[in-house]
Amino acid sequence: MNPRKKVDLKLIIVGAIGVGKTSLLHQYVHKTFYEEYQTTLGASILSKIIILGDTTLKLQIWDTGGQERFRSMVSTFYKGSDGCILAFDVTDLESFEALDIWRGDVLAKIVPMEQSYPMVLLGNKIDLADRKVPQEVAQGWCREKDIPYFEVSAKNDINVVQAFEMLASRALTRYQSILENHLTESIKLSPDPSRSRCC
Ligand SMILES: Nc1nc2c(ncn2[C@@H]2O[C@H](COP(=O)(O)OP(=O)(O)OP(=O)(O)O)[C@@H](O)[C@H]2O)c(=O)[nH]1
Ligand SMILES: [Mg+2]
Repeated sequence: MNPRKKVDLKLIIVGAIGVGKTSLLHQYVHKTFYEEYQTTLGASILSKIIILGDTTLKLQIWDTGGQERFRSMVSTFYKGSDGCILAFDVTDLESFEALDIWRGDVLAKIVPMEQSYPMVLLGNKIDLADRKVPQEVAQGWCREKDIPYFEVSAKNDINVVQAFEMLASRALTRYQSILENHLTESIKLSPDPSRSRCC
């Protein structure tokens, strides 16, 4: 039997205050939703184990608070992450307009900074009637940046699993390609054992 590979991935979820980051994460990990709003102070972590193909993935997902006063503090958690969920609220135009800043903050902390860093965008609260951000506008923003877009509802559990697992899958692909590059580099650097054999 082929034992499954095990990989740990660190994912982050960022976006403006109150867009539903914690709710999305709780829906994904615990299948629960709370109407009461409890702002996230700084950051908290939830874990989930999933199986993708022949790999068991342990996702460690960092939920960050969207309050301005935590901005610089939470940005220290972006380092070392394997992928990012950007979230906004489709009924809150400001939360959409702030996305460039959130994305820039994250990319600035990725070492090395790279365009292939996996991100997905989630437009949350599609169960509400007073939408302010048309789907095509959000899709256009994503198309420019080559980021997949999901319209979701943490409340009604719409598209939540699909969005998280799309990110997990992209993060795994990136992780594997980094690993392969490291292996290739170390093979190049290590001396050829057949040559070092003494005559
Ligand atoms: N109708 C509706 N309400 C939602 C949805 N997702 C979250 N909410 C509500 O929006 C409020 C804020 O949700 P949170 O998940 O705490 O938002 P957050 O982005 O984590 O907020 P901060 O931690 O302060 O940055 C709560 O009252 C949630 O119940 C959704 O899909 N639909
Ligand atoms: Mg929160």
